[in-house]
Amino acid sequence: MSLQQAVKPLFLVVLLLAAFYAYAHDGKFAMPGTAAAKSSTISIDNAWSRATPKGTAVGAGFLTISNKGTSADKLLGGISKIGTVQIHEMKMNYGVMQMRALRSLAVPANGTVELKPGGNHLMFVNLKAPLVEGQDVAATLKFEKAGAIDVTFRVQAAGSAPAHASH
Ligand SMILES: [Cu+2]
Repeated sequence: MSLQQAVKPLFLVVLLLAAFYAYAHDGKFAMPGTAAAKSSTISIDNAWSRATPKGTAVGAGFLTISNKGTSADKLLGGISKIGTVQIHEMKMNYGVMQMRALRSLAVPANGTVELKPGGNHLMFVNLKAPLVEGQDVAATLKFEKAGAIDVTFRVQAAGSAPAHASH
């Protein structure tokens, strides 16, 4: 048996393992939720958004992130077909409420983080079309440890409060 003949099957095994690993990794998060989504540690509930007026290029996203894991995680951002997803915080600056983009948002171990109107929220920027009441907006959020989680945001009427209180 030449060296080449011996190496070939080994190479194939490595390829197969790599393919399986990639599949197992993606497959874990392949199921999109409606308004709730989860990984083994992170679950997302009450994902909703608000209708935007025509000509507005930004919309907001609200949701509750729960971490049932024993180690802290971080929301790093997200992607969506409708536009870029940013994490924003609200901050008082000389008496004026301002929004600022965050690089990440900590989700403590065994903790819950609420993104809601008036507080931290997600921002869809560079919207290609206005958000319409009743529409479902699909996005994939990226967590440092839990990886990618698919979330669907229900678009509610402009100016609306959460559909249901989370507690
Ligand atoms: Cu914002």
